[in-house]
Amino acid sequence: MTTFEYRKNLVLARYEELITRPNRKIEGNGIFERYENPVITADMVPPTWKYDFNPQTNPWFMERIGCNATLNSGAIKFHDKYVLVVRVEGMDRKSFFAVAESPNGIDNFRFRERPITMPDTDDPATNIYDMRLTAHEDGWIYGLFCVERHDPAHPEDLSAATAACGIARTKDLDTWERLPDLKCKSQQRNVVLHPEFVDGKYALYTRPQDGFIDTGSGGGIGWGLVDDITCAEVKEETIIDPRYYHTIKEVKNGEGPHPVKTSRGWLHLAHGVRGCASGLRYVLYMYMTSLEEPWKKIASPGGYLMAPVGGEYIGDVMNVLFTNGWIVEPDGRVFIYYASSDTRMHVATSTVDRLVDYCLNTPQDGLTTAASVRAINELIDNNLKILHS
Ligand code: BGC
Ligand code: BMA
Repeated sequence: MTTFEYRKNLVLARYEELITRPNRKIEGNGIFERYENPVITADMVPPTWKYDFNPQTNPWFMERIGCNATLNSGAIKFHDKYVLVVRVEGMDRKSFFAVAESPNGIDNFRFRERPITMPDTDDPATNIYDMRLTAHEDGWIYGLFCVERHDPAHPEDLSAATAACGIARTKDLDTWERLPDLKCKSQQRNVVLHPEFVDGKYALYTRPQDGFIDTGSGGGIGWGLVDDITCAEVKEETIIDPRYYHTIKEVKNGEGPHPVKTSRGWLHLAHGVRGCASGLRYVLYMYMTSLEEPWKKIASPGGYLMAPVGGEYIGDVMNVLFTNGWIVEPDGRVFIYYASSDTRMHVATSTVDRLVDYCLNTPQDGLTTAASVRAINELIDNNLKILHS
């Protein structure tokens, strides 16, 4: 057998084995369950995207175009499949979007034949990433994502960049109509489209920031209305979930996927960031807003829902969990898709009832040590009464 044949068979067999590997649930803290294996890794990108399959031009069956990571994915249930629009990052540091589908949401994710070719605007982006999917009541599926360009105001600084919100829509997740980028006063990453009209307008969760990395005076997760999504402009933003000193969201926070409607209010999943000696630490947290007024917070469980554990700590950008996709079934099952350390995708499962219970019955962050100890003592007081009765 030639090297070409031997290696081709090996690569294809390993790929098939990896994407059909069954996943297993790990019992956890009662709020959600993690799973044994990641759901998507860079090794699960199809070999046809990486290898030249012509024995004449690639006799050693070498990889030609490598993949670095599969991370921050949007999620949606589509034609009975669990679908992720994955941020795939090549070895050249460029990200693009690609659709991967699974029959059960926890394993057997397989990429479609080709990545998405996202049309550009008149001002082409250098990089695009982190799509939030919204099946809006207007009938379109929207993808909102970050559009990054070199900052023209600082030609001498190679790291000076700008972040804006790109907007595109589709009916099939393959072909996308690109709309103009969101117009607003400040830079934006983490913009998310609310699934319903509010006062006849499109509603956005925003994250105003002063610079590319610094949120600066940008106070947290914002809310703004847009008259026309085909030339979207946010003129006014109000902060609905502020950052706060000495919490998990001291430095930054951002909306995850769009919130889910429950009988008790809108259920939100977000990320919070704090600084430490090893850099920025990204964790996932939740909050709820009012059904009638989605911009009014009604529940804010203290602390994080999920932080990295074990191997999740390790990767390209260490100490990071990030989410921009979840799928909620009509029967209340919830699939949370999250990336660890900007490297790979995982799933965690829960139910709407459990997550609402978590939001409404977890003590709020009292913002001081004394308040935290008080909350623990209240729990102990109640438990001792029960245990000694
Ligand atoms: C990276 C993002 C990151 C952002 C801010 C971008 O260049 O692609 O993953 O969130 O910088 O650090
Ligand atoms: C960002 C996000 C993500 C990323 C995270 C950690 O600001 O928008 O793209 O996962 O940083 O690097």
